[in-house]
Amino acid sequence: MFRLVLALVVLAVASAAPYLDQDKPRPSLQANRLAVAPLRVGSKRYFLQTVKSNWYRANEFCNYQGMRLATISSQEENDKVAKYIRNSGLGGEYFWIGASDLGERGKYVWMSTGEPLEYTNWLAGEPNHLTDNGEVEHCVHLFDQNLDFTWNDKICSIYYNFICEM
Ligand SMILES: [Ca+2]
Repeated sequence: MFRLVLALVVLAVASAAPYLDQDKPRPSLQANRLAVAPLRVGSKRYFLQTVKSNWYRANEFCNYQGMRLATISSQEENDKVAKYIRNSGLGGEYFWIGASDLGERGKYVWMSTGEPLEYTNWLAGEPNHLTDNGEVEHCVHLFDQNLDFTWNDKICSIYYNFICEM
């Protein structure tokens, strides 16, 4: 009997699956994927998100939109993203990208691929794994401190803008 009930439940869930998206509440972040025109660099398209979120939620949000939190793999990409942010009038803001060492301290990877970072643009002295209110810095963001969008590790729970990529 239990098996029959289980089978019916599985069947019900499976048949409901195609409709889950329609029924699912929208993310509480305001979807603004197209609020700023995307930037194309090679095969990548970057989408600035001008809503602030912690790193985890930013990651979820990009995934929910069929994208991923941005990867930056070369100086050219970093330069173009920097110009893109400034041209959008957001030069003073901080932006999460999709790198962290949450899995293993000191081993920074792109969370969407698991690949270690090859190109980096750390600010001098970063990543420094500071502790803020009991939380250690593990997530990477861009900031415009020296007009060159260097990278810094920061506690993942803080709210910053972010960049998705597809
Ligand atoms: Ca830091």
